[in-house]
Amino acid sequence: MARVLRLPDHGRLLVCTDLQGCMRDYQRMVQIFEQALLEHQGDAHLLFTGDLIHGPHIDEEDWPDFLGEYYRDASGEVMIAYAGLAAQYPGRVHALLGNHEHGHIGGPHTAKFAADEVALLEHILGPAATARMRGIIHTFALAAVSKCGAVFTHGAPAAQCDSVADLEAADLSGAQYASPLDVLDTPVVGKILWARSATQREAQRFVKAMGGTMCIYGHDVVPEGFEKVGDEQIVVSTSFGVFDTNKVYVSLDLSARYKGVQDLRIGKEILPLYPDVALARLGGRARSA
Ligand SMILES: [Mn+2]
Repeated sequence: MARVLRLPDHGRLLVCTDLQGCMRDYQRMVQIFEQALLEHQGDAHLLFTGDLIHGPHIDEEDWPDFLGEYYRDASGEVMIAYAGLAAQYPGRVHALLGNHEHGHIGGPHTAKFAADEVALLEHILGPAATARMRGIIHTFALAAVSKCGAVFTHGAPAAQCDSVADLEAADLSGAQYASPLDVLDTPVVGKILWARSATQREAQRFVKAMGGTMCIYGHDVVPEGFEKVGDEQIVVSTSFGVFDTNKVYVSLDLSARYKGVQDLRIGKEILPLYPDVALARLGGRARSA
């Protein structure tokens, strides 16, 4: 797989963060993408920024309020649906590796909703479907870059690299480590997949190295839907851990040039996943890095 996905300099790009096995939100995003294809003469792209898998296996009566609307994990189905969509629209449907996917191809195993979510999902799927899922995950990139200034990663842009080549050279196999947990401490892969925040200095260095002006990522949950951090960072929550009223996705014009996250406007580039129930005044947060 190519470690860095290079997006074209034309067309519409829709960005969806952490689904964590939520089929309903996946299907809604596909609906938005297919509408964009119609509105832009077929020139639209859909990017998932990782963690498509590993949702809760919790009965409705035990569901905690802070997780948003109830859903049941459908990780296997989401991955198969993603692969089908990517085959249906060649070169237009993309995904980045998240820390949850990485566990299936050599990374440390996550333990958010089970002691070992990698083992649990592979047990549910069985050997054949597990092999297929791993094949799909191997097509995921570590970051995406664009001429419009936006850089995309799963986690915060804290990775210590000075060029796209540093990312291209990253080893995801975990083979050279004594324990997969050692991946967490690596300056590139560990940060891209696991960092929840980046200082302004780190973010500036990273986006410059990637030839961009700002980084768009998920990994962390922002209950308000999104959070701008300084001029270079925006954390977006499209699905997991957020109520339908606050879920947002990002829509970009790939032929534009965005100077920073201040150019991302509510109602233009930052859009509600479910406009019918979205809060009249979409909140969002801002903090300095
Ligand atoms: Mn994550």
